[in-house]
Amino acid sequence: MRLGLILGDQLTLSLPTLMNLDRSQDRIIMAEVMEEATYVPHHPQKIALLFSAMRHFAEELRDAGWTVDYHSYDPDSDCKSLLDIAQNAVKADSPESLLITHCGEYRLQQAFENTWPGELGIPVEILDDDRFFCSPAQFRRWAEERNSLLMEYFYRDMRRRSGYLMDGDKPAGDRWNFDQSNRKAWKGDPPIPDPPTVQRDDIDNEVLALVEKEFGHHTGNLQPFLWGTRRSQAKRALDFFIEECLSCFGDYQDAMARGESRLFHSLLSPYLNCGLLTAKQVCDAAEKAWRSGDAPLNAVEGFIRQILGWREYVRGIYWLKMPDYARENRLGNTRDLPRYYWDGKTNMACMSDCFQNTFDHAYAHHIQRLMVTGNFALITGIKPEAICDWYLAVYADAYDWVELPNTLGMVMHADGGYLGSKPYAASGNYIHKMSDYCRHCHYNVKTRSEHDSCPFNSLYWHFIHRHREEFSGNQRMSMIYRSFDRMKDDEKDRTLARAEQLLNNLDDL
Ligand code: FAD
Ligand code: DLZ
Ligand code: SF4
Repeated sequence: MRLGLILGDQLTLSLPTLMNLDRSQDRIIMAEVMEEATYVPHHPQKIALLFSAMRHFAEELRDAGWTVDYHSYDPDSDCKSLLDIAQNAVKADSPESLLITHCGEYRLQQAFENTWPGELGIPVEILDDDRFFCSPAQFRRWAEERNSLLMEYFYRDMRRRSGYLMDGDKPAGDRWNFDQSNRKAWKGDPPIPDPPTVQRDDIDNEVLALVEKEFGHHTGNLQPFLWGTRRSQAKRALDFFIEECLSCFGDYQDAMARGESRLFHSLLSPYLNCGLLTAKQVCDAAEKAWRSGDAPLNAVEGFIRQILGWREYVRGIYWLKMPDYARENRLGNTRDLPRYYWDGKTNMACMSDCFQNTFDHAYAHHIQRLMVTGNFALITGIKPEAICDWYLAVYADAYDWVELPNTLGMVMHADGGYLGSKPYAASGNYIHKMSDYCRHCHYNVKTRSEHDSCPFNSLYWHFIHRHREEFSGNQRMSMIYRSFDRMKDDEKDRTLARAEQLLNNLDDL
């Protein structure tokens, strides 16, 4: 008899662990444990989504004839970690070996490989996770063959390899990338479609009560809990996105609007990352919508690029660069995370709205994460580990393999620039162009050195000024340095003084 351990983000029926075991004699273990639920203070909705989806998955497996030993969360249990659970199972069942599909976190993967075989006294067999288009080994080979690891080149290779949006050996529409057409602001029209209501069942209700009691003190509101927790509900979310939102996805991909957290985004990342949907299933559905004339190419290309390109790319970077990657801090940042990242209370309207979405829904879309809360952390010089822990805690889709490269690499530029050849730093003008936030703000986006000037404006120039050594040799930054140098000396001084004053009182903005 063999044992299979299935983790909270491995809820896929074709998981290699299941494909390599025999349901007539082998056993599956799954567990909700304190160590995983508390290594950062996960948003209550993230824990509820995962625990309920795990319980539904265990039922699905039992219905399919598997024997599943499921350990529900119990704060008084002696089993605090996945290793405790596995040790108990080995004692009880004396299996020949333990099978696990390669996990999404360096910390756990190291433990499976190095600690567990000795602690358990049986072989631990690790299987490649075939739910991704590109394995870590394939990515390593791709990276070894070139000097520049630009995502765009990786993406083109993935298009060729997968055949998505290809006309023979050419990209559909004769272009690889339609980003130029994807930068519209949203002014209230077209209307944002209402998502389908999700029916709750006894499992959901039990988990929601448990999470309220045990994790209600973590930052984030448990209600309104709108996530699906069953495969059929995740599939319905996919169908809704393809039918109602995909056509507008490209045009408004970068837009932001006060009180509108989803716009035309898919909100599929939590399902993709825990295994209720597969990347192939989602890309197939998007391509089909284009081929049947139901969605335009700029939207479908933009969407598929996020999954086939960015999602696969960040995973490749993670496994290529860990463990040193997590300690990178090339800009030498030292500042703590300001208080409002945890309590949401700030006069900056853009930040306040992004925090509200995040706390209410365990979600914010990419531009809110990148250009508002991320941009602010970059230009104020927050310590990478502090901002990484925040992103890992507050989003329902957050797992180390995808959160870390996005935060440390794309947002904080702490890795020297794998994920962007120049930092995604911006003044308030960018936020003003892409949203209606500034119209409702205490601060004035049009000025930079007055007492009520938008903080992003002076902080942006302070960032540019203090990192001249790191960036002035970067071709893509030369225009910015020329603009800074053209600024009159007294305006420059006033702007930098305003930034200093803000940096000394960051918690008060
Ligand atoms: P859509 O806009 O509808 O995009 C479709 C899909 O593309 C997403 O579901 C996601 O699977 C994929 N995708 C898009 N952008 C990225 C990206 N940059 N990296 C990886 N996949 C991408 N995404 C996570 O899944 N987990 C995280 O922990 C996470 N942390 C992030 C932290 C920061 C600081 C930033 C800037 C981005 C982060 N992202 C993360 C990427 C991205 O913001 C989310 O994937 C996206 O907002 C999820 O919402 P959606 O499903 O509506 O995405
Ligand atoms: C994120 C998370 C949480 C909150 N809880 C559990 C859990 O109780 N049991 C489990 O198996 N996994 C959980 N996870 C996911 C893991 O912490 C981890 O991030 C992934 O399994 C890494 O691939
Ligand atoms: Fe944000 Fe500045 Fe606009 Fe206020 S004025 S919403 S702080 S960008």
